[in-house]
Amino acid sequence: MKFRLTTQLQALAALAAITASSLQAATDIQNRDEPIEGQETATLTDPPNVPPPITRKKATKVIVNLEVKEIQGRLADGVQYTFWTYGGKVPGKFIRIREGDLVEFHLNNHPDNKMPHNIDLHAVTGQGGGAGASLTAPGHSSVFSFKALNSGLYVYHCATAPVAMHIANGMYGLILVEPKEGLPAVDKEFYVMQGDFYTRGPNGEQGLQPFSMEKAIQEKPDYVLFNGSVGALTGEGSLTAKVGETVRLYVGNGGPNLTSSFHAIGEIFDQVWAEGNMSHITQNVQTTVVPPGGSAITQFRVNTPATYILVDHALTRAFNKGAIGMLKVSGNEDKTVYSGKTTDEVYMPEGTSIRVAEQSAKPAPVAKTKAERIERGKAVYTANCVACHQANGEGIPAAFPPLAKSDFLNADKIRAIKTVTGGLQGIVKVNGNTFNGVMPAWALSNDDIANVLTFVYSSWGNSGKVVTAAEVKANAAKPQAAPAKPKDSH
Ligand code: HEC
Ligand SMILES: [Cu+2]
Repeated sequence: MKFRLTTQLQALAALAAITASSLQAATDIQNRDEPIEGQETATLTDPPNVPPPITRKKATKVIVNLEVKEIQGRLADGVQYTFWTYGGKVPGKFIRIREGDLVEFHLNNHPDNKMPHNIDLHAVTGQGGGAGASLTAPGHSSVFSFKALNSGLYVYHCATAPVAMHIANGMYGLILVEPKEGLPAVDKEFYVMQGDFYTRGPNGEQGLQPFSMEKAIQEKPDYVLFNGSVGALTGEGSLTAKVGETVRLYVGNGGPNLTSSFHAIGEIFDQVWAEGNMSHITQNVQTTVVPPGGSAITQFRVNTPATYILVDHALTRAFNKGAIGMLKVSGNEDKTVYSGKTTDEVYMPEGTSIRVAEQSAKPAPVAKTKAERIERGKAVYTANCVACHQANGEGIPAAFPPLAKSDFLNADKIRAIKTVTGGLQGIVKVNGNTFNGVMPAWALSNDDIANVLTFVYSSWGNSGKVVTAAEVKANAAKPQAAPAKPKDSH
């Protein structure tokens, strides 16, 4: 009881500090007139990292060096894309300054690049946000300066015609203009930025995919992503924190077109600085809107261990187009906060049947070698299986069984085919652990199923068996007619 009271008091004190600080934001005139003392070069960071908080009490001259690089990189497994970047990654380098600072901005366009580029920073007061002054040919460097008149979290982006193309290729990032008094201290800060991508071929089509202006104009992206590629914030890229820590996410949306409904599955944002505005904090937010060219800061204390899933809650973007990230929180469970499953009883209303995961079979040339099967299978795995079994095949304890070193899988190839084609439910034991979930039946082509199983068998210490389309055809199970008990992912 005593413990709870102190934590409540601490929370109140923290909130009071936040609220008080949020009211002190300086005006544009005060910031314009604040004298400049000294000079420093800004530390810039690649996503998902954020430069350290500013402890300075004075406005200073800050030199920002940002280099534009056109690079070929991974958009998804087997899918390459030519990204245009500020600093080599999508989103571009995170820039952190203080209100009142005088920024001397150097935009360097690498000599190997093919296109002219510029930069429009929403933190700039002046023509084009800097765009006109910074138009730079390959092998050139432009310099302009501005005074940071307004605190806030601002998007920057390229504004060279065709603007939507430069943005769709990844030319955006965030600049944080901290209020004078700084932001409240937190344990973890991360940089997450959404963007929509338009490729000539459909989602998942392999190879180097050119940008599709037509799809961009129709606002029909093939990919919607956090931090520039499928899986940038999952698996090894997952964000991490420990129970009891306070996490702050600087969230931006480069667009060019889609508005994000930013949400963390299993977590509530204790505080949100909506629209990146420093003067007002909203509390207890489930989903915050982040428009293209806009931002939000979300902050929350993590109270119990879980994998919290970051999504655009327009969920086909998350589950079909890539807008998924993970925050893995480790530490001691707090059963008062969340009990986990306490009972599991059979629930069989009439008329339910096993869910068939819809997926139109897209004809692709048949894989000829085992290596080709594995490569194709990996793409099928990433598109369909990763959400539950995870990129490393380890699954999620008590929810999704591992495929890595799975005794269930390795014991019986025919049963594996039946599992994927027909679905699986009821109690199964994998590597000594019991699972009781629902594996959907997959309406994938025989080739895709053969390839994905060959990939799984060849990965993570499994037996290396090959599965052929003929074997899938001969052993496919009808989707089970028994009732499904789909789990809510929230
Ligand atoms: C929506 C979550 C989900 C997705 C997506 C999913 N599975 Fe599963 N899978 C499960 C669950 C849950 C089980 C265990 C079912 C049970 O408890 O009866 C399972 C079991 C399995 C098993 C047998 C158990 C084991 O660990 O060896 C295999 C093999 C398997 N899945 C393969 C796949 C493949 C291949 C894909 C992609 C085509 C896939 N799964 C996609 C949820 C999923
Ligand atoms: Cu550009």
